[in-house]
Amino acid sequence: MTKVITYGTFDLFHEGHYRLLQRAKELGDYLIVGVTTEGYDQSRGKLNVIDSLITRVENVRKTGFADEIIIEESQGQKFRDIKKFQIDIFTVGSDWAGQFDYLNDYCKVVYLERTKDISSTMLRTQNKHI
Ligand code: C2G
Repeated sequence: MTKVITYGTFDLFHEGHYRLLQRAKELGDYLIVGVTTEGYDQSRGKLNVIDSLITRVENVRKTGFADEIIIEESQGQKFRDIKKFQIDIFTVGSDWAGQFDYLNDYCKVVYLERTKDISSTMLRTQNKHI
């Protein structure tokens, strides 16, 4: 069984998030999705997240792509999760290309093409929530 993991904030859940999770699921048989805490997002400079953690988890759950949802609380957790859950593939959007290459020592790293013309930042700016 191929186990895949991905992470994100998933604020104001949109098509870009949906397509990322859909393709992540297609990479393997079992998908784990890590959803960030507000504290972790603040520590990495994401200060304007609108949806609560519970709402963001629920939106990921509703896609039906995640076999398991975990909470990401800190930098460094990815490495520990990959060992703990015996992950085969770590994946994330291409806006992060190159930044997680260090995880190649522990599993395969796949950057999926980011969906164009949609982002949480754009929706926050336009106040257009879907
Ligand atoms: N994404 C995408 N297309 C978009 C917007 C986002 O493919 N138009 C992808 C991102 O590349 C990421 C996932 O959707 O893989 C979640 O995006 P965010 O909620 O912005 O989360 P992010 O800050 O990228 O978290 O530990 C956190 C992760 O490293 C990434």
